[in-house]
Amino acid sequence: MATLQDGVQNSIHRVLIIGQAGVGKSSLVNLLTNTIKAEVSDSAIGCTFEYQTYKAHYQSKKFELIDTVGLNESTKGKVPPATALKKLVKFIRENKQGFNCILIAMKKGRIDKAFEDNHTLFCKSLLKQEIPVLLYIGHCEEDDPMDIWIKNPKNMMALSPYEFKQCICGTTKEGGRFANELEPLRNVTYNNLWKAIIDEMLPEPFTMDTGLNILQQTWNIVCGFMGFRKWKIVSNAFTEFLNYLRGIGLTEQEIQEINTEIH
Ligand SMILES: Nc1nc2c(ncn2[C@@H]2O[C@H](COP(=O)(O)OP(=O)(O)OP(=O)(O)O)[C@@H](O)[C@H]2O)c(=O)[nH]1
Ligand SMILES: [Mg+2]
Repeated sequence: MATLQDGVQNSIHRVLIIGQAGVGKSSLVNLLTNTIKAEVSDSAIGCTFEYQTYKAHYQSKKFELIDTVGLNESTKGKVPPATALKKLVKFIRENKQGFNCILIAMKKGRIDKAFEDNHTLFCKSLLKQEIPVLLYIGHCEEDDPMDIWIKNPKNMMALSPYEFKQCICGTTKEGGRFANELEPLRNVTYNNLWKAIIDEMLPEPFTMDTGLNILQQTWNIVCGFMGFRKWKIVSNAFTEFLNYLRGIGLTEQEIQEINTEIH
């Protein structure tokens, strides 16, 4: 288990938050930052790989929470391939400094294909399984105790291939008629999540490889998920890759943008 060591107390610890649309990622950011920084949405309008970075503090340590819009069923067919590719390149370039851990958010329920694809994309491909991954299972406010879902052997078995460092059931629900009942549950969720992050995160961020190989591998996963069949990258050579982009109709300006963003 990785622990924080002396000398890194002032560094910024980066937590990548991923998960499908509407599972409660932004609500989680608001809980962990004790504010209403992230916009909570009722509809899925995000574009794959968009992200927002929020600052947080816990036990005098500094954090950045990176709230993403991962692969979503709802954006299939709505995001043009060129836009998705550019966003992926931008995401890789702007997050070169890496991450200390990944927090996957999901709603209590079934593990589906999009969950699997997001895990493959971010944990296996971009971060090469070199980084601790935590699972947050939200919408558990009606379970008493809140961790009933994770203790169910069927769910435990479904999750076992992912090798999550910790699985935390909780809720971010607030206000309304049950505000008084919800507040202690939110506090438990807050404490359990921060404890898991502190206990499991790497002392230093794991930096992402920004080479063409990683882009190719990652992009091909996206193509599979989004159904961009003819956009799949088949070549390893960079000049061939650029020619290939021309071949499938990208403008010189778009290719130039991708070229400068990769390097
Ligand atoms: N009951 C319940 N509702 C929740 C919980 N967490 C979030 N919600 C609600 O679920 C909806 C979506 O929450 P968000 O935090 O915007 O989800 P998101 O994952 O950031 O969504 P996108 O940014 O669209 O991908 C909102 O209406 C939230 O109020 C929870 O633990 N319990
Ligand atoms: Mg959100």
